[in-house]
Amino acid sequence: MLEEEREIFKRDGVVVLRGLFKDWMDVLTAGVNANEQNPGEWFRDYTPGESKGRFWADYCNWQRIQEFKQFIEESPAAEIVKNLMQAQRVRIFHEHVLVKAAGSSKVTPWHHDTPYYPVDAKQTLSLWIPLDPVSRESTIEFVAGSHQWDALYRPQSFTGEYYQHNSKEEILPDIDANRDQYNILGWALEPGDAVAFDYRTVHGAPGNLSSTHSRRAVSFRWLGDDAVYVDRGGKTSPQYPHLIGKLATGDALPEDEFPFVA
Ligand SMILES: O=C(O)CCC(=O)C(=O)O
Repeated sequence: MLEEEREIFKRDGVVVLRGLFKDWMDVLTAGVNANEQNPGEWFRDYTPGESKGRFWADYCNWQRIQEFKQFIEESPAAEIVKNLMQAQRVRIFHEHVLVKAAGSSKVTPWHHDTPYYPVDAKQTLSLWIPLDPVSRESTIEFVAGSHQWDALYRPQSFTGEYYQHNSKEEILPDIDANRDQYNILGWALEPGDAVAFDYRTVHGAPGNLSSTHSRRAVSFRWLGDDAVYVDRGGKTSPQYPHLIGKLATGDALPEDEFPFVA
């Protein structure tokens, strides 16, 4: 099962999975509603003061939002991820909710995730799961094969400022100005579908061009056998202030916070 998807994931750093999470849409929808009603410490509104086209995000709430916990522990996601990454074991890193209301013009800039995170591993995978139909024009996009580029690109917040890292990260090439030079992949998606991608794969998303419905998505982020803590020399996203000074680059991740689930 999933042999073809596994090969595509390895080759392109991203693969679309059709219909595997249909039975989990009600649970995830309840989770996103609970998250919106009860935001966490890291909740961000990227469009403050705008009455239309809101874009909000939150993350690292799965231990307190029962529906997200249930998805992580009971859905087929962890086994699917294990299969795609060809890992012996799979652990949860965190979940990330990203909601663009109808007509939101807020673009998610091109980036890749590894340099945002205070962790690294050979086996990394985010499952981006939309809760609404997403057209090709409004969907998340990926640069195929970019997981194999030998570079770390400087993190940039979704509002555009670069992080002040001490490392030698480069600025990401201008993908939009040179779209024809890249193999850009993206799919129209239905609730129940997901896109699996490596943390190193360059991705971004346009605004939500739908005038009728939101583009709600949850990215569940997983790690494989060899994950370790990494001091990035500056701010990360998510931030884990309680781990700073306690862990050094190369240390194993605490299992109570990032448990193995498969
Ligand atoms: O949903 C989006 O707009 C972007 C998602 C993203 O960057 C991610 O899941 O890593």
